[in-house]
Amino acid sequence: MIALLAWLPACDKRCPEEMVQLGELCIDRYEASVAADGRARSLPGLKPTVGLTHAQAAAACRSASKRLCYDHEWVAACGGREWPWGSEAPVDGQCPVPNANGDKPLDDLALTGSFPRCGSVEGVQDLYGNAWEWTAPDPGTPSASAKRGGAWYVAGPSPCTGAPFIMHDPGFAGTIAARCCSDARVAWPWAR
Ligand SMILES: [Ca+2]
Repeated sequence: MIALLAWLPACDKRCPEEMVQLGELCIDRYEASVAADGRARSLPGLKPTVGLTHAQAAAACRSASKRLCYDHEWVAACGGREWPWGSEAPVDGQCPVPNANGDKPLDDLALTGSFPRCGSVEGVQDLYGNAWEWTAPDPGTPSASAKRGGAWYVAGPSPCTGAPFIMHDPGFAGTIAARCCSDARVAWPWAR
C-alpha cells in the first residue's frame, strides 16, 4: 500500500494552462478580463477589466474557481527579482507605463500581454503597468485592500519590492483590475 501511495503522483501538481506555476502556486498569466458571466479570464489580447471594487475583483476570481491573489502571492510572481524580468530598471517602451519624462505612450489600457519584454522570467505579463491590480490582504495582517503595479498613466516603484499602495476604501472602484491565483492541483493520471 505504501508503495502504491508512493507511486501516485502526489507531488505532481499542476496549474491550468492560462496560469504560470511557481512551485505550488498558480498565478494568472494576464490581468483579468471579466466575461459577461462574471468569470475572470486570463487571456492575451483583451482589455483588462477595471472599475472593480475589491469585492467585485475577488468575486470574479471566485467565479473562475480561483482567488484574488494574496499580496505576498502577487509579489512572488516576480520570482524574488527586483523587477519581473530581472535587476535592470525598465527602459522606455518596455512596459505599459509613462516614460521617464512622464509622457504617456498610451491613451488607454493596452491589450493584455502586448508588452512581452515587460513580462516576468516565468511569463507573468503586465505586473508592472497597464492596469493597477487589487491584492487580498495577507492572512494575519491588518485588513487592508491594496493595489499594486502601477498603471498605463502612472509609473511607480518596482512592483516587486515597493510597498503596495493602500487604497482609501475597498469599495473604491477606480482603474483597478484583478489577477487571480490558485493552488496547483494534483494531476491525476486518469485526468490527463
Ligand atoms: Ca498590471
